[in-house]
Amino acid sequence: NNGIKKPKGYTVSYHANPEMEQMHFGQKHPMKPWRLTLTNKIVMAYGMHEAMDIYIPRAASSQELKDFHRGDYIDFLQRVTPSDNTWDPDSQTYAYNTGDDCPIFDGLYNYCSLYAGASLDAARKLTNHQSNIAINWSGGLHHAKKNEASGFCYINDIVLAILQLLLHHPRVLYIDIDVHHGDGVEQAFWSTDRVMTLSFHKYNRAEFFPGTGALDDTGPLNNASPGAHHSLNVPLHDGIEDAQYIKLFEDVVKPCVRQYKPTAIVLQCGADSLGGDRLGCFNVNIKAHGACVAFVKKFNLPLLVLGGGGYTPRNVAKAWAYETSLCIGAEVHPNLPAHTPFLEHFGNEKTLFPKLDFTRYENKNSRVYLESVVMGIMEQLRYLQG
Ligand code: TV7
Ligand code: CA
Ligand code: ZN
Repeated sequence: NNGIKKPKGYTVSYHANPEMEQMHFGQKHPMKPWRLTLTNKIVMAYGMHEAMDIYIPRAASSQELKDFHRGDYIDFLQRVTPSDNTWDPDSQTYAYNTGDDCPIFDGLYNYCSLYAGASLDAARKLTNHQSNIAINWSGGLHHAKKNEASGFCYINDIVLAILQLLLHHPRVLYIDIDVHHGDGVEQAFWSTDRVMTLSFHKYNRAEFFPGTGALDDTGPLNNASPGAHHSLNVPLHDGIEDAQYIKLFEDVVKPCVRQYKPTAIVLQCGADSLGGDRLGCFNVNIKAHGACVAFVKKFNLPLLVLGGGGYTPRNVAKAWAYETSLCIGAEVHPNLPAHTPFLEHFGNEKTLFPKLDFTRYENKNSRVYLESVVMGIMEQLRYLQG
């Protein structure tokens, strides 16, 4: 192999069930589970699997899914078939918000229970002290609600994993670098102080999904609620660049950890915040996206690393493979190993760090704007002291 060794002094586990990579949302749908195959091929081609504990987790049981989701919704997901996709407004597909964004496809329930099972398995490895960092690239589906699907997400594996962590941890910090707002996780823990949620995202209430996550949405307005000031949002405009993004991330995350003192961290690494993403609108390179993972790792707290969005599969796979290498603390050669399967899918640049396409979005984030966002976050954190 490439001389990649187990990290010294800590354990990284990798939770992946190849069964779900074959699933199809439909031909034109942007979510491609196949990006997970590409990710795993790069990880293995570098020999990173030698440095981690590899698990093929079982699917979550319906009972486990019902720890967050309402029973009738889970029963519906278990029962529906593609022929139930109907335009009849009385049908349950409307009630549970399945349709265009969240289609009902063959194997849907299996897909959902597999990614949720992987996040639960990863969380349990952390609470058992068998891992210090646990990775599930198939998880991170942050929009799913208690009783409805939303934004390509059906089951909220993040909420389930955090509930597992809360059995052993007094305070969990959730950080979300997907280009979309982590609304489902925020909503689930809105009124508790045992989870702090922090999402970085493109924000435009009228034009960008899901339209929530303004700087002043920080928890229940009633200061008597324990959740007050424990939901933090970093709303951004189009085109944010590497240096700005890294500085902003560090300037916000560091005081959150200092003030909140989490005992575990969950990091959603949605790769649609990369430049050139089919749905995203930022100008962030893979190294800068990875710098966020490396920064969070330095706190040396039990860390659950999850995937999320990411709609240009070759870039998603490179980013998540690189971030896996950061988790194990391995230096990998920037050129993809010549024996990487599907090498033809990785474009002309057979490197982990391709020049991403930044021509589509002009940077609309001024220094002054980003400073005001950091100030707004600091103002919220001041409430935590007393
Ligand atoms: C975590 N954007 C999920 C991000 C979820 C974004 C949306 C699409 C989309 C859906 C398609 C499709 C698409 C090219 C893009 C208001 C609508 C507009 C559906 C056509 N092509 C994550 C969800 C977002 C479905 N939804 O955070 C089938 O784009 O903006 C919307 C809602 C109504 C529904 N229509 C889109 O990254 C995993 N959807 C092609 C085929
Ligand atoms: Ca986000
Ligand atoms: Zn997203």
